[in-house]
Amino acid sequence: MNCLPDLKSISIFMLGCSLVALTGQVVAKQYEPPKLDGFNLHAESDADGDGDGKNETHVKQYFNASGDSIVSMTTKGRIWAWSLNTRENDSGVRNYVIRDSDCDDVFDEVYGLDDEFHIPDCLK
Ligand SMILES: [Ca+2]
Ligand SMILES: [Ca+2]
Repeated sequence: MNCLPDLKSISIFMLGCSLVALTGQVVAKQYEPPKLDGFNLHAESDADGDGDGKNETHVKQYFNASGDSIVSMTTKGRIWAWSLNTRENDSGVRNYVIRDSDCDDVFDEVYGLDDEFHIPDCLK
């Protein structure tokens, strides 16, 4: 089992995050949705993505044979977030949430799996 993180990937990932933090501006970014190759739909549910008590977000969870999971979040027919949770791996590049903050189909924000994130304003 490989427990060492991929240092090259991490440094690129961290650089992207620190750029946003340093400039305080929204730097045009694009994150690719995780690939569903080898994943199967496991469960579907509706969730409250903005804390108003109404479950407006359709959540689909996929698993692969290794136990890795991918989750998509859809509202009004538009996927606004993906998450990837890679089993037994703490690397930020393999465990993340990406969000399309402005409904242009470009996933422009990235979060950690434990970070708080909400449905974008454009889908409220
Ligand atoms: Ca809601
Ligand atoms: Ca976007």
